[in-house]
Amino acid sequence: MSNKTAQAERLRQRFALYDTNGDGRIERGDLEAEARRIVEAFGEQEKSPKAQALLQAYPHMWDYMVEQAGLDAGQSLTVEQFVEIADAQMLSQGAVGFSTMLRPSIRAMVDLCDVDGDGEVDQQEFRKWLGAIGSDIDADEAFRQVDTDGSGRLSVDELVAAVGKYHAGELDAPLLGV
Ligand SMILES: [Ca+2]
Ligand SMILES: [Ca+2]
Ligand SMILES: [Ca+2]
Repeated sequence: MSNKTAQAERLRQRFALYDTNGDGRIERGDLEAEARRIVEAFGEQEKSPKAQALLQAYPHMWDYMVEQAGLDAGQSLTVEQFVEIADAQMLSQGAVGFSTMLRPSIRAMVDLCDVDGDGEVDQQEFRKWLGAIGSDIDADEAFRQVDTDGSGRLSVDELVAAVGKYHAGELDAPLLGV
């Protein structure tokens, strides 16, 4: 599979997960529902600050994407539109714009699974993360790939970089919905 095809395929997979109301289109409400599902999977109360951070960060990714694409926030997208917009943004915005968009969601996810409160994600906490997003990938292998400095803990920077690598087809572990 070419890099480009791999990227599109990944986006389609994520799209299928994102379309929480199953109407074949993705809209802001789908991201809100996905964030609620993750918060619930972590066993977190919806009103807690940690839960609220994720509940706000997820739809924010949507707002950022549609705004960059010059669309209205109330609009829903087809798979093709979603893939096209995400691709275009990764290409035109490069790593910086993409990271800026992802960081609040990554930060919120780190806080939700950070049991020992050191601001980073250890191997056990990472399993919690993958469980909450419903991923069945090899957690230990993915952990090694994301932990680029080999410190035994995943920093926010390493996790943000990992999502970028996932889209570039350099990493097999989906960590977020986009
Ligand atoms: Ca939908
Ligand atoms: Ca930790
Ligand atoms: Ca590390």
